[in-house]
Order: sequence, then C-alpha cells, then structure tokens
Amino acid sequence: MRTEQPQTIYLTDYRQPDYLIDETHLTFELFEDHALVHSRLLVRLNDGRADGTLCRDGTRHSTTEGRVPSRPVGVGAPPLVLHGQELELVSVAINDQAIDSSDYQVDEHSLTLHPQTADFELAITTRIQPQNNTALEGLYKSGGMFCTQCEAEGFRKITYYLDRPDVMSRFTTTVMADRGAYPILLSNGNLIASGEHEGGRHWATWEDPFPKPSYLFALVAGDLCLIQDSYTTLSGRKIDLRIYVEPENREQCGHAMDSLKRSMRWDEEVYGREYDLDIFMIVAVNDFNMGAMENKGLNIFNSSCVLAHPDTATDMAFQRVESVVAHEYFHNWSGNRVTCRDWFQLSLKEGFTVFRDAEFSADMNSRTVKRIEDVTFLRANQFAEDAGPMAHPVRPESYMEISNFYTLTIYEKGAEVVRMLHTLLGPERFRKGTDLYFERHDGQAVTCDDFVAALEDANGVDFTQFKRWYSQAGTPVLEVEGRFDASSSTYELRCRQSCPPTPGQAEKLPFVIPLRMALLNERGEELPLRMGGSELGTETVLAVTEAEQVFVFEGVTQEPLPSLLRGFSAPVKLVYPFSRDDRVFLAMHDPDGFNRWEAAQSLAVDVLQGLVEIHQAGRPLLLDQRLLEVYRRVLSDTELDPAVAAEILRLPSEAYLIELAEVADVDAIHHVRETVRRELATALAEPMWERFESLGSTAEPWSADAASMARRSLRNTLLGYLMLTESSAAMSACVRQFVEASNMTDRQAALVALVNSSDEQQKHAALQEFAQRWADYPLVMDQWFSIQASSPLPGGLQRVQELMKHPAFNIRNPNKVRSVIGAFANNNLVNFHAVDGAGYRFLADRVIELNRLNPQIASRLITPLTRWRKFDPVRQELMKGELQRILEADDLSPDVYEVASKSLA
Ligand code: B3K
Ligand code: ZN
Repeated sequence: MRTEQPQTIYLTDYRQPDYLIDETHLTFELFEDHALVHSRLLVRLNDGRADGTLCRDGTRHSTTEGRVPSRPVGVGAPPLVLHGQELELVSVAINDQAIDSSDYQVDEHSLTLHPQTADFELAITTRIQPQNNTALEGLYKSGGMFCTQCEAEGFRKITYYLDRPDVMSRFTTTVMADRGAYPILLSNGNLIASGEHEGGRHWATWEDPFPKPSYLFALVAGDLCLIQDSYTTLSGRKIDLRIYVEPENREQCGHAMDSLKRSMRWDEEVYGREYDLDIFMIVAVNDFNMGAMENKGLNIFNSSCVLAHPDTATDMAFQRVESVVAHEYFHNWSGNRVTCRDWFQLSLKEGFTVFRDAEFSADMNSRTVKRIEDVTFLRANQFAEDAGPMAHPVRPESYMEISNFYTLTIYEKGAEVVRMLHTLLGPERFRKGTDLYFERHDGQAVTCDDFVAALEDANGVDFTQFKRWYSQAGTPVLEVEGRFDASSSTYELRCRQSCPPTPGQAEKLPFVIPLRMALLNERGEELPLRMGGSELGTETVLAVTEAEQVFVFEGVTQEPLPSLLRGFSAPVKLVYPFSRDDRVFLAMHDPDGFNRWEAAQSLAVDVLQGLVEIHQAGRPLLLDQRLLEVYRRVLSDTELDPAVAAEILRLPSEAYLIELAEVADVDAIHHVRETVRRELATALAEPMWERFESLGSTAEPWSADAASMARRSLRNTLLGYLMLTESSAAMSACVRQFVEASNMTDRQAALVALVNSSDEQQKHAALQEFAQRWADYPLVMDQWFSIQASSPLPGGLQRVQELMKHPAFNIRNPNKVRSVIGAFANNNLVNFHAVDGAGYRFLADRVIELNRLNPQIASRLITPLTRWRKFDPVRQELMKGELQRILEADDLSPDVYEVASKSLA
C-alpha cells in the first residue's frame, strides 16, 4: 500500500518564483552504467524588478567574468528550493565554495539552499542512471542511444533545478561520451565547439541563444545517420535542416523532411512566423512515451511519427507524420518563443498548436476530410472524457500529476476553443490578434487569459463570457427548433443550451456558441438570410450566448430546412428534431460537404440506435431502406471526393455509439452494427464491386498525392464491405491485393479484411507471411500486432495474451504496449468488455505491471476502465473492482493513483 498520498496542486496557489536562473551551463559525462551531470547556474533573487536589471553588469545575460560583487541579502531572504527526483547528489558549491550537507537539505523531491547573496553562481553535480530509466522521462537510453524527454517535469530527474516553465534561462550544454558508440552528440541551439578526449572519448558544446524553460531542454548521443536539407526563409536566411535516424531507416525520412519545409513555409504565410535559429534538427527514437517533443531546435520524435515509406507505412501514417512534424515545428512560436506560465496553462500552447496543425493539414489535403476525421475523433473520445470522472476544464484548476493532463480536453477541445475564436473573429482579425500576441509576449511565459486578451485588444472585442470555455468542463447540449410562420414570412430558430455537471462543477453558466448555419429550400439551395433588416448572405454564424435565445429570419416565404453547426462550429451536442427523411435530404443535398457527411452519419446513428432497441426487445432487425439509398447514391456519385465518400460509407464507430448511449449495451451495439454492415454489403454488392473496380488497381505504382490517397481510401473501405459477403470473388480479390499491393496501405487493408474473415487458412497464411517479411521493421510489426489485437472475432483476449509472448513484443516499448494492450482495450470493445470481466482483469494486471516500469504509460492505459458509468451494473462492478485492485497495488505512482482514485470517487 502506498504510504504518502500525492499532493494536489492548485492554480490559485500560483506564485512567481523566488529566484530566477539567467544562465544554465551543463556538462554531461555519459557512461554505460551512469552519467554525471555538472550544472553551473547563475541564480538571481527575483525581487520583482524588471528582468535583468538587478545586480547585473549591464548585459542581460552576463557571464561570471566581470560581474559586479554580489549584493548581500538580509535575514528575510527566501530559501532556494530546487526540484530534484531520483538523483544522487555528488557535490554543491556556491561561488566556487563547496558547501556541505549542514548547509542544505535534501529530500525525495528537492534540494533546499539558504543563499546569503541576491545573486550567485551555483554548481551542482549529480549522478544518474539513464540505462535503468524505464519511465522514459528525464535522460534515458533507447536502444543504443541516449536521449531526453523533459516535458513536463522530467528535467528534475537530470539535475536539481527550478523545473517550472516560468523560469527561462540561457542554456549551454557540453556532452561527453565514447566516440565509437556515440559519434553524434546533440543539444539545443548551435554547435559552438567540439573536441577529443583521451580514451576514445569526445565532446561537443551547444549553445542556445534563446532563453527557455527546462522542459524544452534536450540531449541526444548515439550512432545516427544524417539526412540533410536546407530551407530559405522569406527574409532570405538559410536554415540547415537535419533529420537523424538509425542507419537502417535512412530511406524513410523524405516525407518528414518535405513536411517540415511545407510547415516552415505555411507558418510564414499564414502567421508571419519565421524560424529563428540557423539549424533545426529532428531525431527519431524507438522508445518514446508520446508522439514527439518540441525541444528548442532539437525535436525528438517517436520513430512512428518520422519514418514513412510507401512499402512500410500506410497513407494514414504518412498523414500523421505530416501533422506531427508540423505540430512540433509550429511549437517553435506557439510554445517556445511564447511559453506557458504554469502547467494549468498547457492548452495555451497545445490547443493553439493543434488548431494550427489542423489548419495546415486542411490546407495541404482535403479540408472536409480533415474536419470529418477530427470531429469523429473528438466526439468518440473527448466527449467521453468530458462525461467521465477525469473531466476537467481546458484550463484545469488542480492536478496531482501533470502528466495526466496531456489530455484530449487540453489538446483537442483546446483546439476547438481556438477554432471558435477564429470563427467569431474571421481569419483577418484572428491574425491581427495572433500578431499582437506574439509581439507582446515574445520571450515570456504567459497565460490563456493573455492569449485571449491579445485577440480582444487587437480587435476591440470583449471575450469575457467566451472565456467560460476555458473554465467550465463538460460538453454543452444545444437544442434547436425551427418554426416557420407563413403569415409573417419569418423563420425562427429557438436555441436552448445546457451543460451537464462535471466533477467539482455542479452549475454551469451559458457559453458563447458560434452556430454556423444556412437555410435550404426544397431543392437544397441556400436561401438569402435576413435578420433585423440586415442581409447576412447565404451562410452566417449566430452567436448563441443565452440559456434560451430566439433568432428570427425575415423574408422566408416557404418552410426551409436548416443546415446547422456547419463544419462543427462548436464542440457541442446538437439536438434538432430532424426526421429521417430530413436527414436523407440533407445527406443528399446540403451544399456543405461536412454537413452532408454529418447528415448521413446522424441518419446512421438514428438507424443503429433504433435497431439496438429492437434487438434488445428480441425482435428481428430490419434495415431502414433510406440508409441504403443514401449509400447507393454515394456509391454512384463520381463527382464526390472519394475520400469523403469513404467517410460517409463508414458507419459510426462502436465507441461513438457507446458514448451516445445512456447505458451502453456493448454486445447489442456490436451485433447490430455488424449486422447492418453485412446487410449493406449484401444489398449493395453490385454497385460496390463496380465502384471498387473503377478505382484502379492496387498493383499500380504508388503515389502520395491527395487524389491517389482518396482512391485508396474508398477502394479499401469497399473491400472491407465486399469481404463481408463471404463470396469467393471477394476473397480472391482480397488475397490478390494482399500479395500484389504496391504499397502498405493496400496490403494492410487486405490483411485487416483477412484477419476479420472466417477463413482460418487464408488468415494464418497472410499473418505468417507478413510477420516473416517485416520481422526487422518494428513499426510494421506494430501494425501486425494492432490488427490482431483489434479483431472483434471471439477469443480476443487469448489472442492478445499470445501476442504478448511474440519475440517482437516488449512491454518496455510504449509503441508495443499501445499496439497490443491499448488496441485491445480501446478498439476491441466487444472482447474487452466480455461480461466475465477477464478483459478488465487483464488490463488491470498490465497497469499494475507497468506502474513500476513506466507510470505515464500505465496511467494512460487505465482510461477504458474510467468509463465504467456507461455500462450495465454487472460490468460496472467488475470495472470498479479492477480500479480498486489497482489502487491497492504496492508502490503506486502518483500518475496511476490520481486516475484510479478519481475514477472511483
Ligand atoms: N509537448 C509534447 C508533450 C509532452 C508530454 C509529456 N508528458 C508533445 C506535443 O504536444 O507536441
Ligand atoms: Zn504539442
């Protein structure tokens, strides 16, 4: 049992730091069984005066030479409390005088000193064990290389420091290691010196001219090959672009490099932001807790978010690489140049940067498809988080472990909040606001309020009420009703908003909800909109600000059908009493592509929900022919972007149907959805075949352009349906595709269809062939694992347990954990929720095992169990029982403790 409960940190307790660190000089001596970290810090009492004016020699960032004598501080000077964790303290010196343990205090979390002067040089040496660091936070080894991950609070596992984002310092870093094993030595900024030591060791010194918080520090040492390119900024500066990967991955970096250059151009054009250093580096590592990290000038990436080659990566992986490269690059301004004051402001950089990368991807690819993908993801996952025990506002008010707050709410909902500001202001005024934000706060650590204030000040608007999106958790429900009055030629939209209670927030005040909409006539054409005598064009954004509000359109002479919440203009649940016929009409005629998809989607939801009830009542399932008609129409519509067609043809996910249900009957949902899929496939086999064949052949040469990707997407969606007919024609087409595919997108789609088919022989042959061929490609093996772990066929848990015995599986590698355990618990709902509770027990066992190895990964794995309120009483008890068992495990990390305890509270 745990002895000490983790403390809760509150936003209201924020105080400025007592001390600042103007310069940070680090020397790392890297060895196989330990590393020595020598730090030399120029520390200064933060007496609230303007930055850099206190006891300085005139320059803002002085060196020790030429400094004026230190000013003594009186008895009232605060102690200097440095963060530190899992460190062995070797020595401490102040102004070159070694001090002994009677002059400082060390505990598990800190080193406390009692400075006698207002500024001084502090030298600390610590010893750490990167080779034993399985948490992958701080300095650790991934395969043969050393690398770091410091955000949020990993730097304190490297040395004692003021490890908080509002302490910004200029870093100089020297790395020393064996030259043979670690020929490449990297850190942030520019290389300023390097040399040799005796005994085959060498060193390199890097200097980062931009003050930064410790969470942006990075170091890499390894045997890596370099892919090099350059980029010339709009102002004509030439930037050296470098991607470092393990030699066998050399051929897989082209797409990341292209994406980087496109991101650099886009940020100049859309936000007026140029890159600032002379060199930008990306390093790929195999063991990484998340996707990537935006360390200044030295981004470190999970190899899954850098490497992409058509033979080994799917189109989806290509798009992920593009968006993650862009995301990390964009952080250089939204995150690094302007950073967060404290971790409660995390969405300041993450929500904004996700919005930026989403717009970038929309500009590079299909805007409609990108929005459909993002909305689908948000509604199935973030809405569930917002409705569960871990629900928190975009700017949380408290946390125990900040690592637990890298959530869908901070990232995805945070991006929706920025998108709404963009929608309310329009692109030009939004840009004026961001220009002011970057100019006003360059080099500062600021808050979400500062961001909104810049948008307000640049445009003379007041977002006071809007800011409730930052402080109130939960997904608002927006109920809308339309009323046509022929006698007055008016059409009223009556809006009512409400928001369910969330932990710690019983009552909610009305939000500002931007409602993008149009009115359609009986031919699906947009009507001119007039309100209060003003002409609003044919599409407008209504700002719903009250709990109840009526909008009256004038000059409406026939009853229109509203097209509401276009482009998902606010992260709300829209309720409108559309009939199924209305939805069919919108799915076929709405001029807005996103809303056409949305209408088809909501029709499918309505049909599936109806059938779940029918199934529960024990009655036979009869498919509403209108859904079939919509699908038939989509199949024959060659004008429609095939990628949008593929999205429309994809039924709402089980996860989304569970999120929408009051009490989710996971077996019924699975059964009904599969039955409908099979019925659609049977009824539409002919047009599906026709379209499938018209989309070209899988053996033709691969191309990365959007049109080819769209064709592959639709072809493979259709292949999935055709395989459900269990016809021999479908089977042979699928096997042929598996064998002949010119690229991984098509090969993987064929493998998925085979794995989910009932043909045991073909399935095993394909799996075996695939594993043999790609045994040396860990990222391809991740796909192989994930496809099998996600298969809803009976016996899922047993399959997953077998997969964990496969030589390519390794519980210490987060990508493997995600592709086996994560895929099972998140994508294989019918097996995970088996009513005997075995899936829950399995997951809890893995959480307990990983708690000791990697608390961040362990804590993330718990998510499916936190959703227990959605299920029937039997499953609820089983899930809670496992959460309780986790809570009672020995040596519980704060990460796991926080999620498990809050889930049961
Ligand atoms: N900022 C990092 C996330 C770090 C998470 C640390 N637990 C990646 C990103 O959002 O770009
Ligand atoms: Zn980010």
